[in-house]
Amino acid sequence: MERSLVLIKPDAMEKRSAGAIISRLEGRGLKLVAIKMLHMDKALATRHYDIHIGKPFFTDLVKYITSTPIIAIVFEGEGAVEVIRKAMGATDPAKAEPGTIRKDFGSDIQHNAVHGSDSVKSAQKEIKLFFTQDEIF
Ligand code: IDP
Ligand code: MG
Repeated sequence: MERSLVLIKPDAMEKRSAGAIISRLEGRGLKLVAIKMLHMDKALATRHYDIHIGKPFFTDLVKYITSTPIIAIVFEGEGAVEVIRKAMGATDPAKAEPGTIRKDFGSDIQHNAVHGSDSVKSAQKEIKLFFTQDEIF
């Protein structure tokens, strides 16, 4: 069954939106198979966001994602990657469709509440960064 990585980002943690976001995703029929709270360090943030190294927003992105503890989750379900991307909405909450997580819980293009893997291949890479085999149920 397909799996994807979700991160509840610092802005959503600060706004006490974690539970509501997890609930939305469960409401799409996705099964929670791994979850942990952690404070990402610069090394993990750099590995997680390695495709963005060198972009103008990269330094700020690393500062932001390491600014507070976050929640990392593996969701499982048919087409999980796409289901989550659709539920999240566009990167910029201002451009996200009504009813999406980023529209309802995000603040701006950086502080956009949630991360979701963008492909099955990214999901496989990202899940390994956050979870060992025996932490996934
Ligand atoms: P995604 O999260 O929708 O996949 P990406 O383009 O992969 O979007 O960007 C990763 C994260 O980097 C975004 O979720 C957001 O937090 C941040 N980000 C992306 N583009 C910008 C930007 O133009 N300015 C500031 N932050 C950005
Ligand atoms: Mg992305």
